[in-house]
Parts: sequence; C-alpha cells; structure tokens
Amino acid sequence: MNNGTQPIANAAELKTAVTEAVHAQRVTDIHTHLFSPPFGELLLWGIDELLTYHYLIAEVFRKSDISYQQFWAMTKAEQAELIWQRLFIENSPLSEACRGVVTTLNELGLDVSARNLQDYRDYFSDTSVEAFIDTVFERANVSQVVMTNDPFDLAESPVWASGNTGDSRFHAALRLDVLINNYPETAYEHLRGLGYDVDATLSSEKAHKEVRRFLEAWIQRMQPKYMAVSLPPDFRYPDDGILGRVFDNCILPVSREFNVPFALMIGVKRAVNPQLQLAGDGSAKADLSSLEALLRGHPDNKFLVTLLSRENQHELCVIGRKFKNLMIFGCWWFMNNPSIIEEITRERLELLGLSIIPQHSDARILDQLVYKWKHSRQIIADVLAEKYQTLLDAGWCVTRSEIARDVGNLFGGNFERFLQAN
Ligand code: RAT
Ligand code: ZN
Repeated sequence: MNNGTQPIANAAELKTAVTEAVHAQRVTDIHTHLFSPPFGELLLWGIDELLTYHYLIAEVFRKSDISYQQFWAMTKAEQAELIWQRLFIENSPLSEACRGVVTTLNELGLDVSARNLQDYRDYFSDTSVEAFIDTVFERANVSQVVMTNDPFDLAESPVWASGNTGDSRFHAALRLDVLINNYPETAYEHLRGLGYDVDATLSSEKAHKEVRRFLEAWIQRMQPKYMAVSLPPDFRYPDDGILGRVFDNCILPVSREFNVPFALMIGVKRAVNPQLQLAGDGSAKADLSSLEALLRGHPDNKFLVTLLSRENQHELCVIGRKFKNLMIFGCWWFMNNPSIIEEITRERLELLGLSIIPQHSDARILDQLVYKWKHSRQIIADVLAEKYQTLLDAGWCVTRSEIARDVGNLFGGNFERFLQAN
C-alpha cells in the first residue's frame, strides 16, 4: 500500500491522488467581501442574498422587460423572486453565477430538483449565522478568510472602535479605494473631520505625514493582512497627481515599515452602466508598464496583484518572472469562470511553477464560499493532474506527500510565506 512516500505508479492513481489532495486541502481565502458576525448586517448570507448577488442582477435585465427603476423599487425578496423566476425557472441556470446558486443549495443538502424557493427560505430562517458560518467553512473546506475593510465606511467603524471583531477566522484587509481614487471628493473631508491636518491636493510634507499617521492607526487597529486598492485600466505610475503622491509618500513607506503588502487589483471600469448600480462595472486591458515601474522602483515593497482583463494575464505572468516582490493571485470577478480559470491556471503554472496563489473567492455572500471553492478546486485539480502527468511522462517520480505539499503551498502556504518575508 502506498503510504504517501512511494512514487505514484500510473495515470489513474495520479488523477485520484491530485483530486484527493486538492479536495482535502483547507484553503486560506485571501480576498472576500465577507464579515465576521460583530459587523452585523454587513455579513450577507441566505437565499435572497444569493439570488440578488450583483452578478445575477446584471443577468436578469437581459431576460426580463423590467425597467431599472421598477427593479430598484422592489424589496430584496421581490428581486430574488424575479431572478429565481426568470433565470432559474423560465431559463436553465447555465451561467457561472446561476450554476453557483444550484451548487451551493445542493451542497447544503437542499433538494434542487424541487425548485421550491420557499423551502430554501425556510432552511435559512431555521439557522443562526454562527452555526451557518461553521457549516459553510466546513463544506467549502476553508480555514480562514480575508475580509475587505474600508476605513472610511461608517458602518464598519463602531466594530473597529469596540476592538471586538469576533470570529478569529476572519482577517482584515485595509482597503484604500477611497483614499486613492476619491481623495478630493471624499477622503479629504473625512480626514479633516477626524482631525488630520491634510490639504485638498495632498501636496505638503505635513499632509503626507498625516496620511501616514492615519494608515498607521488603522494598521494598529485592524492588523490587516495587506492594504489594497482596485484601479482602473488607465492607472499610470509614476504619476504626478494625487495617486502618485499617496503611493510614494504615504502607502509605500508605511507598507515597507510595517511589512504589510500592497494589493493592486487593476482593470476595473467603474459604473460603465450606472443604472445597474454595483452590477454596472466593466473591465478593460491595462498598461502593465506602470506595474513594472512600480515593482522595479520599489524592490523592498511587496505587492499582491490580480488583473481583470483576460488579455493582460500572460503579460502578468512574464512580469512575475522578473520580480520576486510580486505575488500573483486569484482569477478576479469576470475572470472567475471555468474556461478562463483553466486557461489562466495553466498559463501561470507553466510560467511561474508553484509560486502563485491560484485563486480567491471574492465571495460577497457567505454561502458562496461553497460553490466558488468547489468549482475552482475541480478546475485546479484537473490542471494540476495534467501537469504532473507530463512530469511522469518525462520519467520523473512524484509521491502523494509531494503533491500534498505543493497543494498546501498553493492554497495557503505561499500567502503566509509572502506575508512573513522581509
Ligand atoms: O467581484 C466583485 O464582487 C466586485 O464587485 C468587486 O467587489 C471587486 O471584487 C472588488 O473587490 O473591487
Ligand atoms: Zn472583491
């Protein structure tokens, strides 16, 4: 009997070994929009939230005559019923976001063949959020998740002020979109209101020092795994505007000093169709020479990067080969579809080997951890099996314990080591 240290003998054994290793591996989910229970209503869960996920809202307008105005005037329950009717009953739920709802309900033990929305609602109303967190983490085989925490969001601040963020499986990420992308409109007044002596264009030494003081205070409070921002495709660096000044004089020095990496999520075109609200964002190809300049100019800073355009993915892998201060992660948002995950994962393994974080969930609704990880695990296992097979074909030996080691690194070890590295 192979106890894990003997070479795997053939293709069938390899396929089973890889699939088992990938499914057995607990995951650190490095980017979600989930919250621990003390954040109250910010933590979304349950069937009506699942059905009104913004990915599904975008889809329902394509299959219904409802106007934007009518839709937004509905209650959440009514919106969920419309989406259920149009996208699951009157059409087969083939899209990835629709399939995700089916997988989730099925994995939770609900009867998806009955197609009875009320039964699903009853299931959730009989469960407490704490119990449901345990159920979901167990089914998804997720050990910890990283939240997205906005220091400018007044709904979050009382929890941070209380010092009690509850469940220790939820970690913080200090999200800086408002500071970087909305400084004149929002961040400036907010900072002044808190007593930070900043100016409107962030031009003085004094203002830079004040923003650093703000960031340091939040790092102490949140103990974030990283700082993060989403950026448009026309993001440029170096930059002589506010973005450049925030990067160079505030975030990058603090990131270095506190050893908290900076995560860049590049390629989002916000509000392409504002009528769709959160569902109205689009994507476009970015100019990655700016990313190269950032990595080259700041070799002592650590960057986590994910991109929204399929066209950028190969170039990003090449950049990864040049800069060890870059950790590539996840298949973000419009990339989080089976055909694209498969392509990107294969591309990354071929160019970067095992030095990547192949996936994050981006779950906005707790239940989604179940399907996002089930779907991704399947694809990652298939691609890995194919890659190990090519090694076997070349005469190399692999053991089950080596596969478990590699999978452990992909699903958590690489992230931890990147955070620890100096
Ligand atoms: O994937 C999403 O749900 C998007 O709406 C965004 O939240 C994106 O992931 C982001 O973090 O900006
Ligand atoms: Zn996100």
